[in-house]
Amino acid sequence: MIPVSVYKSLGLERIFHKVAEGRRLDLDDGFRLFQCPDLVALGALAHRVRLRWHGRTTFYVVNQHINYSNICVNGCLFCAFRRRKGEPGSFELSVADVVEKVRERLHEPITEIHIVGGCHPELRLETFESMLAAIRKIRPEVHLKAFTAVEIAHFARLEGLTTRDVLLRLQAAGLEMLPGGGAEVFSPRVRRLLCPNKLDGDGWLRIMREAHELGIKSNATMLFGHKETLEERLEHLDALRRLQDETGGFVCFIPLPFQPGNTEVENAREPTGVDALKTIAVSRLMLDNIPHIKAYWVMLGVKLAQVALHFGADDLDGTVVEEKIGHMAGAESEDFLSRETLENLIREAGFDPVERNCFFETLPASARSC
Ligand code: V47
Repeated sequence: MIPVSVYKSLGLERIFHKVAEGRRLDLDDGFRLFQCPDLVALGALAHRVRLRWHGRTTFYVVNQHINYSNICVNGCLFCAFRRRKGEPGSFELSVADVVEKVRERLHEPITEIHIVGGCHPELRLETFESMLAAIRKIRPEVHLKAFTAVEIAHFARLEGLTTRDVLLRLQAAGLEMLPGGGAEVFSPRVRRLLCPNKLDGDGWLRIMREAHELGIKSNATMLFGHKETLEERLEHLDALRRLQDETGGFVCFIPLPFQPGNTEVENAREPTGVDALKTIAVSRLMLDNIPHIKAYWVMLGVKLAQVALHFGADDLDGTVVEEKIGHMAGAESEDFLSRETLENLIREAGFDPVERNCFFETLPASARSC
């Protein structure tokens, strides 16, 4: 453990004591942590909190990603996945195609199916209800985590329904959880620059509140390393923390390092390893009420994700297999990781691998051997 004298020499003694006593950090504390020149000292503080929450357990999930379409009306500049309808590279899966993707992997012990797409101009809510119900029928034991808050708002607009009614209908069809995407950074300034047509931050938070009130848990993300300031990152974290105080519905926070390839963000560069590790550590320290921090290996790269387990992260996400959003933006990570690889990465980093489902419920070893 790094002695308090080190934090004293860094001007972080007060923050050190707050963390040791489990007291909430304010935005100024967060800023000072970001400015800390001693990466290892910052990581050790976050690691202390991570050990308090989870000990040496590090989670992973055996999951399947399905993107039903990349056709999107929003045109976000940071997104290399999106296409206009009819544009080369655009795709749209039917319900039967999605079911086929699920069927192809029925022999694998998948516990979570993660389904997202663009904001498609025509696909109706009925299609998504049929999609969930059809998957439920052939894979009743699997948990369905689908549709970002941005997609929920889009479905509501197309149908002339409230977002609450959309959530209720999807929940009745089998939706159990919302993924954390679409949050980007809530700053209106950044959203005007990068995604002016997308649901705004308040809308994203409102839909998450509604979901949580209906018993639908969710994750939350932050896309970082593009045009946002450190203050804007911290305000994003604070907004999530305040909503979590109200609802308790966020299960996991996922800091997503921006992948600049094939995007339209000017002068874009991928955040450095130091920035990514600092962001993960500060997230762990600021989000004192969200239990899990994910080191998403797809965007971080497997090597940095492994190191991130010492900087506050307690989850590596999962096997994934068919990821498009990060890889179309130049992510150089593998297409998929086997359970064995995930477990070895976790063990090598000095932690105990534990398989979870999307709610972070631990799976008994017997369920893991199939
Ligand atoms: O919302 C888009 C981001 C998100 C880029 O909930 C980009 O368990 C980096 O939310 N560089 C989708 N990121 C991914 C996502 C996610 C992934 C894994 C697990 C979970 C979960 C959620 O990807 C989007 C957007 O913020 N994104 N473009 C890019 N160029």
